[in-house]
Amino acid sequence: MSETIDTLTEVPESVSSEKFVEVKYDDSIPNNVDLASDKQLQRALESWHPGYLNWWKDMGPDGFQDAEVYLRTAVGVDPAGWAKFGYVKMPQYRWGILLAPKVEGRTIPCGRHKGEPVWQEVPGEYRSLLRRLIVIQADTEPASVEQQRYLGKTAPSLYDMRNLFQVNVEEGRHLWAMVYLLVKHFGKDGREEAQALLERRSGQQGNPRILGAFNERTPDWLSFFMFTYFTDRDGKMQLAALAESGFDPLSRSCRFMLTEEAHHLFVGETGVGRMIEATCTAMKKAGISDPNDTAAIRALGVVDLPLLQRKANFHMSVTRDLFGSEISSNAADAFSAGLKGRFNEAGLTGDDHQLQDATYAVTRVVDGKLVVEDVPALRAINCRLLDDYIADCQGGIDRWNKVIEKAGIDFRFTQPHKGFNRRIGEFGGHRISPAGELLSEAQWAAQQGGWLPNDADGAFIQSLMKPCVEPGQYASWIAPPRMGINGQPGEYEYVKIA
Ligand code: BYC
Repeated sequence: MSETIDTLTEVPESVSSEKFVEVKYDDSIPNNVDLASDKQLQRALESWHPGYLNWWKDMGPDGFQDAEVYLRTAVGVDPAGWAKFGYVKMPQYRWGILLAPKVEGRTIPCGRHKGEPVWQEVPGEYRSLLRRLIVIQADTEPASVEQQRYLGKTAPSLYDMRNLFQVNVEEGRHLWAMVYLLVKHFGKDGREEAQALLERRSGQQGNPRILGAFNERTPDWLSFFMFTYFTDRDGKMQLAALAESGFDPLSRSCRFMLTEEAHHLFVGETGVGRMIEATCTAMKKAGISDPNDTAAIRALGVVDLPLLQRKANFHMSVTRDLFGSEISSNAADAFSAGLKGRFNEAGLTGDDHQLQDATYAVTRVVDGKLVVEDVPALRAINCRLLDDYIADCQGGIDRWNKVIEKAGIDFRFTQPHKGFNRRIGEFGGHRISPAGELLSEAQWAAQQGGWLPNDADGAFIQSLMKPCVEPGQYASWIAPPRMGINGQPGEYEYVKIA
C-alpha cells in the first residue's frame, strides 16, 4: 500500500506557461491566482478570513490548537514536487488558493456545448445550477473537520494524530478553494454562500450540513479510517466529475484538490489495513483461527474482523447515498450544461458524450422485486458514477483480504448489495440485506445488528479509544505503519503536544 498521486491528477502535456506560476507566500492569502491584481476580490477574501479562523478555532481539532504538527503545506502545483513539510501550529497553517495549470485549448467535454472552448466566466444561463454544485462540494469540507473534531484526544499514535490533522487542514484548504470560486465568480450571492458555509454545523438540528453522511458522527478511529477510505473516495469521484467541468476555474480547482485527496485515501486504506494486520497477528499468536470467536479476540485488545465488516457496511451505505438518486434530472441538467462530467469523461470512448440515445442499466425495486432496467443514460448519470465508485472501492478491499488470506484466516471482506441500508434514491424506503434480498421491516429489525454496528460493538470500540502518544508507540489494535511520513521513521515525534 503505497501513497500514490492519482493518475487523474496528472497534468497533461499541453499546460500553459502557468505551469510554473509560483505560489505567493508573502501575500496574506497564499495563492497562484495573482490575487494581488484583483483588490476587490482580495478584500472580500480577507474579510472572510477572520470568520474562517474563528470557525477553525471553534470547530477544528479540539485541544490541539497550540500543538506543533509535522504538516505538509502545498507550495506549488507541479506534480513532481508540490509540498513542503515542517512543524506548524494548525491555526497558523497557510491555507492557500491553488489552481492546477490551465490546459491551453481545453474544450467542454460533454453535453450540448461539447467541443466549445471552456468558460473562464460563469455562463449566465447556468449560474444557479453551478453555484449549487460548488456550494454542495464546499459544504462537505468543513463538515468533515467538524465530524472529526474530538478524535485527536484518542489517537492511537502520534503518527495517526498527525495524519488526522493533515487531513483536517487540507479539508480546510478545500473549503478555501471553493470559497474563492464563490467570491470571485458569484458576487453578492457568492459572498453570502461563503458566510453560510461558516455557519452550518455537522449534525446540528436547526442548521445542518447539506448532505446526509456529513451529519453522521465520527465517534472513533475505526469510523475515521472507514470514512477516509469510503467517504473521501466519494470526494475523489465527485471531484473527478467536477474536474471535467466546462467551467474551467472549477475544473482547475478540483484537479489540484485531487492531488491532496490521494493522501486522505491512503490514510483510510492503510489505517484499516493496519487494524486488520494487528488483529490477524494477535489471533495467530494466541492460536485463534475462528474469526467469529469474538470474545476471545476482543480480549486480545484487537478488533474482530466481523465488526470491521459491520463498520464498513455502515460507511459504504451512507456514502453511496451521497451520489444522489440513481435516476436524476438534476444530474442530467448538470451534464447537458457541461458543468459536471462522468468519471474520466474526456477519456471515455464509445459514446458521443451527449448521451441523447444511449441507455444505462439501473437496478430498481419494482413490484416488490429487484429488477434491472435500461433507462436513458442521461438520467442515470448518478447511477453510473455510483457504479464507478463501487468498482473503485474494491481495490483496497482486495488488498485487505490478501492480509487475511496470508494469515490463513477464513474471512473475506465484501461490499454489501448496492441497495443495502439506503435512504436516498431507488432503494430508499426499502429494506435490503447485504446479499440483496428484499426484506420485511420485521426481518430487517431481527437481523440488522449482525450487519451494522450494534450497541455492544460501540461499547467495545469505546473501550479501545485510549490515547497512545509516546513517540513510536501504537495502540494494541493497530499495527505500526510500514513507512513514516516524508521518509521520517515511525518513532518520529509527529506532533509536539503543547
Ligand atoms: N443527503 O436528484 P438528486 C467530499 C438532495 S464528498 C441529503 O437525488 P443530485 C468529501 C439534492 O441536493 C463529495 N440531500 O441528486 C469527502 C437535491 O436537493 P435540491 C461532495 C441529498 O442533485 C470527505 C435533492 O436531494 N461533492 O468532497 O443529482 C471529506 C434531489 O437530488 C442527498 C459533491 O457531492 C444526500 N445524500 O445529486 C471531505 C459534488 N443526495 O437541490 C469532503 C457536488 C441528494 O433539490 N454535488 N440530495 O435542494 C452534486 O453533484 C450533487 O448535488 C449530488 C446530488 C451528487 C450531491
